[in-house]
Amino acid sequence: MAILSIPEKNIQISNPKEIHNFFEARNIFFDQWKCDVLFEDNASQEDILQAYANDLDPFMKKGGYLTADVISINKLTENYDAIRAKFLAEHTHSEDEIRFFVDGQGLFWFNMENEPVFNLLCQKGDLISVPAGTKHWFDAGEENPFVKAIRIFIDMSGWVPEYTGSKLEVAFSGFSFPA
Ligand code: KMT
Ligand code: NI
Repeated sequence: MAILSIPEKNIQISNPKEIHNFFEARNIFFDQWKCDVLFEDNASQEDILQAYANDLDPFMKKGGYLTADVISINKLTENYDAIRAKFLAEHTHSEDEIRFFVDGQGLFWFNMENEPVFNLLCQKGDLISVPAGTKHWFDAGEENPFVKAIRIFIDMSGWVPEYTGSKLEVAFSGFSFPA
């Protein structure tokens, strides 16, 4: 279940409908899908994609998305620090960034520029679609990272991060995951 936080305003919202509306007003799509399949750390991409094909296929057709894969970060992940650093610096992409969390959790941070920075704790069942060009960063935490998320693309080349170099993420590095 997702939690929206606006640290500078001391606001936290966990009602899914309110979160949906907050994001909709900012052109970011947020939804929750039924998500009750459990996977081992070493589950294959195919198994995970197959388990959610009934939801994924119509979503992808409708949006014109052509490929999907799985990002899996857990205690078996080597080079986690390097992977973390790649997501942790504020960036944009030239296509939408769509993630469906099948397990684990992470914080998606957003910098919409004309308002305080906010973040969404994404967990099992949460789907987020961040429009191309939106300034954002992502953190699965410094220790014990655990993320299993389906990534949906038009073309994987559109996902390459373009870093803004703002270092804004540093200002929020002391934020702890909401419980
Ligand atoms: C990105 O580009 O910010 C990401 O892919 C975030 C990590 S996916 C859960
Ligand atoms: Ni990104």
